[in-house]
Amino acid sequence: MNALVTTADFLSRSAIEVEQALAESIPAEWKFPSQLREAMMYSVEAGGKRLRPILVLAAAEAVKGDSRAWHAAMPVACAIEMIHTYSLIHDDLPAMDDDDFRRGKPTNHKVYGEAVAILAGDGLLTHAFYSASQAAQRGVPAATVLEVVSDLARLAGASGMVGGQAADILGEQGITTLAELEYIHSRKTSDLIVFSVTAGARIGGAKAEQLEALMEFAHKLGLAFQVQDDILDLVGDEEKLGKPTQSDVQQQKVTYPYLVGLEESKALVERLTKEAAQALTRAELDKPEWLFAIAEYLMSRDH
Ligand code: GRG
Repeated sequence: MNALVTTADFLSRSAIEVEQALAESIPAEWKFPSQLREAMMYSVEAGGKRLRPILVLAAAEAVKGDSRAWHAAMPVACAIEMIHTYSLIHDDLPAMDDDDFRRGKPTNHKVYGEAVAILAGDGLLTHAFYSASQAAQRGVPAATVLEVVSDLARLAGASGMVGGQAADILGEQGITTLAELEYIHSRKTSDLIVFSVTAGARIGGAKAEQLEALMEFAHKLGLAFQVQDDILDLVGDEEKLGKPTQSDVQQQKVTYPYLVGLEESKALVERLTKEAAQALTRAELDKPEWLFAIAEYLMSRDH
């Protein structure tokens, strides 16, 4: 992609490429119940920003200095979107958030029932590892694929996203400090973003110091993304800031704006994005422009 393309164009074109690859990611000849396939694809094809897969692709290009890195990175880009989608399907279930709509459409369990929705999530979670392994068919060295797959298990699993979700649910109304909230956000949101950036970077051939700087970039970007998400959730509801309603307390919605107020949350998004950009500069990548642009774009997004 060339530098004259705007960030919004870059993101929407990249999302289309990811969606094409996702549509082909489960081999048509694999035999399993058609309703399960339909339920899996229903949520995968329901839209969304495709932020995590785009970060995999942009990080691979940034490190390699060549957009041909996209081809090699695409199976891993699809894998992280499958993990993200499964987490949303399970998060929407009655036992968790009990949501009726996601990405503007009825949630998976509303369409297919709870049992199939659970299995659709399980199917996507498992298939993600198959998809990641397919990077080996595209010239990614087996040792790199192994590192990517073990990062995926760690950062999406009990010591990553699943652990963050568990801490959130088990903490219930007991979450009162910024440190507790930061732990939950780091695991629930940042860890998949850290995976996306480092997986792309590994595929692009990053050196150890570059990986370290990119991990910091991704962690801060993930936190900024989550705080911005919390801010967007509150827009139009200003009287609630800093003063939780009874319903907030019952729903255990403890967020940054809830704990520190809107203005401080906005300042935090700005500070985290600035620090993320400093870490990205430290990585001394060949072609970091899209990673800088994505960070800037996320800070100012309104949806
Ligand atoms: C059920 C194992 C399990 C985990 C659930 C993802 C998650 C953890 C919960 C969803 C609720 C939430 C607020 C998560 C934080 C991460 C986040 C902001 C998700 C939404 O990501 P976007 O904005 O969604 O990238 P789209 O729809 O654009 O893909």
